[in-house]
Amino acid sequence: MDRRNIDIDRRGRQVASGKRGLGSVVYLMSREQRVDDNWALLWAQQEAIIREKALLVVFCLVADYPGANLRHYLFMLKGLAELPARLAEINIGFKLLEGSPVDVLPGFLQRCDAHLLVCDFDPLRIKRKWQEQLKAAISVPFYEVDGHNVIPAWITSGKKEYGAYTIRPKIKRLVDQYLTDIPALQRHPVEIETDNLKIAEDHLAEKISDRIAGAVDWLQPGEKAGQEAMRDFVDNRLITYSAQRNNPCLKGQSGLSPYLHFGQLAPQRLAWQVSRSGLAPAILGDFLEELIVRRELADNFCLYEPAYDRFAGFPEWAQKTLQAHRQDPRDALYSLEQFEAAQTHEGLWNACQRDLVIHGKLHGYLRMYWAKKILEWTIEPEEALEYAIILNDRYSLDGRDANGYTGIAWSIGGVHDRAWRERPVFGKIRYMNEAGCRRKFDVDCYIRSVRLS
Ligand code: FAD
Ligand code: FO1
Repeated sequence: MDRRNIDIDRRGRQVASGKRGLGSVVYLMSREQRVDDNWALLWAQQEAIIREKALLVVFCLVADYPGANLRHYLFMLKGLAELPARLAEINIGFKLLEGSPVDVLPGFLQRCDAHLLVCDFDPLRIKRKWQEQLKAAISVPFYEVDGHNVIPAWITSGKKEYGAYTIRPKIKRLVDQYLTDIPALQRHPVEIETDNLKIAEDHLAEKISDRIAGAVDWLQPGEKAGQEAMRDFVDNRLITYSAQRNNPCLKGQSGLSPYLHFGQLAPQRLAWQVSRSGLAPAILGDFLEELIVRRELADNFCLYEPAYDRFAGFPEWAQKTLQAHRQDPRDALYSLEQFEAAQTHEGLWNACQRDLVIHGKLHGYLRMYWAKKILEWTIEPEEALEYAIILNDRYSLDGRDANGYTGIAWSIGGVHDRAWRERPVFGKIRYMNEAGCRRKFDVDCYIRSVRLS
């Protein structure tokens, strides 16, 4: 990498200027917790090679990350534990700091006289806030790189999109340029003086105070496991994706969202492998619509809608119709505790909730039904939104994610959807019920399968 690679360059942008120090280039890893196929790490390495600097990856462990509990930390820490040794093999340093980047990074950068700082792009509020506070607290040049979207979110669109129909043409225009293979990291040519300590995941996990949910046992965490799961899906199950993805009784979805959420698998690697699988365009199209269009639409929503997790973030027509139906009588009302304990009158809803609590992942089709029923059985839409977010973030391995906030806002608040026939409580928000699910798949078989697990 002796000259600039345009493909790497165009994934990043400068967020603050500053004075370059004499020490290493530092990459603050957060959303993209992997060595391979990581544009921010590639970007940092390119910069370090050009400036003849060492390269250091820093991860800040925040023990009280919003909505997260032991279930998520165990998955994340086991994935992170693979990184120090892998990075040491190619002469890249790794350091785990304990605390929020805002509290611990400025001093660290100063002590190592960092050359510059690179971080992952992330549209969520907490990350935008970290970035703003870091900008004010550090003196080195600061860059962000989008390793999550195939096309960097700010390039696809500079505004909040109305729906898939408005972002799809923008993505289509750019996707051939951006959906490329991803270069490999090089053995870093400048030596680094750190010893990439092993991550003591059990010891670190002891520091996590929210232990409401425990580890799941059906999914192996980490970059290696994520890549194996991707290969299994592309080689064996992609072919039946279109036909089976909406049936929760079959293993029709990829199951890859926990790896994508923690950045243990690169979305672009998955999209690239899928697009080169040789399968019929119609099959690829259905999967890539979800992986690229829907996922990047979710990042667009969270990036440009500051109220992405509040009633105020719903489109005007949806706020109006929900407002008009605020006083409608509800057939049933449940507290957060009753929802959490799966104590509603509907067997399918209770099975969904149990599935989520036990396995940490609910089928995509059922997530819509699950969230819409919370709207139907709470006193007001604000409460429904709050409960759905709390439960999704608490139990879903892939929760605390732009996809989750957007999926919930779609189900409860009509985001990216249109007005439907008006009915009580929902107003013009799209309705779903158990009878509709029964027309799509064998509901009793699903309920039985959850009971047996
Ligand atoms: P697959 O069908 O195999 O899709 C592959 C990938 O495409 C997914 O991993 C995901 O990255 C992307 N994708 C698929 N469907 C969507 C979608 N509708 N919107 C955006 N991206 C999509 N997704 C999360 O990642 N985290 C969440 O917390 C989350 N919460 C949701 C809550 C509700 C109420 C709803 C309606 C949807 C939610 N989704 C969430 C979106 C979607 O349901 C999941 O991404 C999907 O079910 C994950 O399973 P999979 O990887 O097997 O999906
Ligand atoms: N990111 C960090 O930089 N440090 C953490 O300690 C951390 C904990 C964490 C726990 C659960 C979870 O779902 C995400 C967590 N993240 C953490 C952030 C994560 O990597 C993602 O960037 C966002 O959640 C999705 O945008």
